[in-house]
Amino acid sequence: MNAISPFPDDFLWGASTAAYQIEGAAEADGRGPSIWDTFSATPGRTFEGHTGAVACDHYHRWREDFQIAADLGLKAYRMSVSWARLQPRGRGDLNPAAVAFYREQLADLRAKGIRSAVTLYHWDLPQVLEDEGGWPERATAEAFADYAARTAAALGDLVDEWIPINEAWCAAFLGYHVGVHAPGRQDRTAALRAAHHLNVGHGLAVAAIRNAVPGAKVGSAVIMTDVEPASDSATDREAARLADGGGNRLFLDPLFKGSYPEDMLRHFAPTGAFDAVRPGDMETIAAPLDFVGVNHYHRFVIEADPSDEHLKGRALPPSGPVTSFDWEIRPDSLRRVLERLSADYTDLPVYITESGASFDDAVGADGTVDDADRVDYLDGYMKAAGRAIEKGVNLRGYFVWSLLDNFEWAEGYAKRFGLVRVDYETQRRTLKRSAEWYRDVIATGGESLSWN
Ligand code: IFM
Repeated sequence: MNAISPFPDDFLWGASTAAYQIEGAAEADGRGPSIWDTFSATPGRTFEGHTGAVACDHYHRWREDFQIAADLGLKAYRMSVSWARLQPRGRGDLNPAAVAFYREQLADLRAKGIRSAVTLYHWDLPQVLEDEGGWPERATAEAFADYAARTAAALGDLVDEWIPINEAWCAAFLGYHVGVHAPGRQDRTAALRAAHHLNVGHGLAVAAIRNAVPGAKVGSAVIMTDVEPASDSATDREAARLADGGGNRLFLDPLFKGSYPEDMLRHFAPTGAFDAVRPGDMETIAAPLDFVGVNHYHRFVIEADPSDEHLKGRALPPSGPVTSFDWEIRPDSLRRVLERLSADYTDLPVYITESGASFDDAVGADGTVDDADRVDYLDGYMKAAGRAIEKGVNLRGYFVWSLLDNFEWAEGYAKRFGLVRVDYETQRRTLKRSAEWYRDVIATGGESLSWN
């Protein structure tokens, strides 16, 4: 413990990335197509038709990127491995070139003294599996378990923390209901079935990893939203309860309570989607974990909207300061979700596996990027994380999203979240002021945050 800062000395100050958002090299060394290659190549799906085909060219420039991570003093780095690179056809033997690539990366992190947290699925489903029905089908969860088993066996000696699936809510609902993410389907029942199979896939992968790597540390990366009713009226409170159910409890309850919330089962009963639940599934999903990872970006203030088919509500536009995504800046929401996680679900060690913000960074005449708004954002959110520790939350790490500017899914390269600027024309990396500021936060164990 430091003099002012509530963060413990062994706190994992980290940063996160994901394979499709940074690697590029979409056709290199036998990689197969993923749903994001297909989706982003389809006209009208992403901002100005941007794709991850080149992205940050991290596949070829990762040594430079990891040197930056080391220079910042990162204690941990969260990355994902690409299923479509490791299993180009979605099943079967791993691609040796992909195994060699990730082994080299992981060994380099270890040599630099940076812990690795590896996500197995950060949304890049091999296209061949989507062609067979994708996550709404149980076969995809089974294929995921096979991929997890093989990948854990191939990389397990070099990985410190495993995270099977990133933000199952986004993969299920943005991908299969709203349709703004790959594979771009708009079918609510399919999305609910996908949610269940992503949950099952998580549980199967936990078992597969533990089987392949005795002693492996396995956790999650659940997106947690702070939900509040717009008023004290019964209808707004009911709408907020449903929004919390569909966004948070549908994923947290099965993980930590071994069941779907009763109100969600009732609400979604007309869809028949939960007929997909088979005997034993809930035990599989609730496999004990070593830590819980939380990704946090939003508070939603929910007003009842009877015309909304899905959850009978709508989120009001934020009234206060926002990021360039129009996402509300409200650090206290991070404290609230962390305390709620502790109160309602688990006392496992918690990592904030993603927290960060997009801003329209301006590049100065001298090439520098003075991203004061990102510094303020992170300062506020890190202090909120500190307050959660003071309230007794077992918080052990904070991974900033993201180390680098990168391919922000449907928004392409228009939204920048990085501590490090990427010039996509030249692939030049420039440390933003937030990166230098974070280096001091890490070096002082959080004492350099603006506590007063
Ligand atoms: O870029 C994404 C990331 O892939 C998943 N969590 C949210 C980030 C910002 O939108």
